[in-house]
Amino acid sequence: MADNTLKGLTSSTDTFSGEGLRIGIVHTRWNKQVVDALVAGALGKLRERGVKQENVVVQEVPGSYELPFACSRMIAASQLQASSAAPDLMDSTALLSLAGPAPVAQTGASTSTLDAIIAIGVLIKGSTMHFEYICDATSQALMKLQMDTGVPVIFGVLTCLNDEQALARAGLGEGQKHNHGGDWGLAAVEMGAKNRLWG
Ligand code: DLZ
Repeated sequence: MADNTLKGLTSSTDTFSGEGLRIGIVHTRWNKQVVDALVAGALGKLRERGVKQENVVVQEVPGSYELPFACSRMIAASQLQASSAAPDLMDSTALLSLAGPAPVAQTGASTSTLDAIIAIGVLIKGSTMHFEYICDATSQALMKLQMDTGVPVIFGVLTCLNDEQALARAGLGEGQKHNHGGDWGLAAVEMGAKNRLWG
């Protein structure tokens, strides 16, 4: 995306390195086509910034409403792991006993706490009030989580009025499009790197 547009994220004048950072991604299975593209966008930018594959933990949950809980448990597990000789709870196969696709991270990853976590979901407005309740609860809980834990939580939840808006924001579909997942990957690296300094 051009830097001279009115809307959107302006690139930082600094380039942040992801070397040594540990990043979590929790994503939904709701609206999977769009979510998959967003996750791929985020992973691409993490890789580009030097985050090692073994330092990325990916987990899935059913829907956006589950994102805050899963992020909270992942952060807690990583903090426990960092402060004890407990089994590697950041091993995605063990974490929360969640079943899922082959995780990106496996045992052998470093044992420091997560530097940032990206919560990725896509909410599309329907004909009931479900959308409003889930958007509100999820966004409030994710904000509270980062304030309570001191671990940056990147808000990768699209709240769209229709399918076209969701597709465009994942770099899919017709017309003007941009994959916001890439922005979230960059935000995770920037916030993770800054948080190490601030910590
Ligand atoms: C129930 C529901 C609805 C209607 N829409 C969405 C959506 O657009 N995106 C999404 O991520 N999840 C949706 N969900 C599922 C809820 O987030 C949640 O998984 C269920 O209510 C179970 O707690």
